[in-house]
Amino acid sequence: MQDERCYCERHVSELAIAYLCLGSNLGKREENLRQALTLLSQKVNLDEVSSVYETEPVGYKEQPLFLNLVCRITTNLPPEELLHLVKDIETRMGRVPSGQINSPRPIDIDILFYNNKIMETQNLTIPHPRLKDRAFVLIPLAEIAPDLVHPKLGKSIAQLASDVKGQKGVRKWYYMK
Ligand code: PH2
Ligand code: MG
Ligand code: MG
Repeated sequence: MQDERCYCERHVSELAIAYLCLGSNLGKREENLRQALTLLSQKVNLDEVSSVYETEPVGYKEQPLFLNLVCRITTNLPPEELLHLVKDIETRMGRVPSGQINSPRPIDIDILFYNNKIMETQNLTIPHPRLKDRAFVLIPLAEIAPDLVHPKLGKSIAQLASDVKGQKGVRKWYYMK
């Protein structure tokens, strides 16, 4: 009995909460977001999804508007394996490495947070290093996780979202269920 309970607690404690940002500005953007959510939900628990926002591209101006959303997942995949999963979904959905940073893409899936983890490797930085400057991330995120505190900045998402520049470039598109 004792052993069994210990096993369960250890097992449960391996589940991590992570937040992802999805973006599409090439092809059928809405379908791309839906397909990516479907593929994700086959491998992780998809717990909450924000509204969809139409957003002005940040970085390169001369490219189509994005649709963006964020979601909360629970998973027992460690961060590197979660990264592998999202890259695999991007590739399966036809994303080709363009050699150009911030070029149009059918789907981009970025890991924003993974528990309260702070990490930096060659392939992966958590929390996402640019999320604090990105209204297209913070505004949808404030919808599903306003009280989440950024582990490095010590500020809530609600606060970061109200301070961020470029809010006008982020417009609610519709609620996807
Ligand atoms: N992603 C980028 C660069 N710029 N702009 C918007 N609006 N939405 C994005 O998802 C986005 C971007 C790099 O991944
Ligand atoms: Mg990105
Ligand atoms: Mg990316």
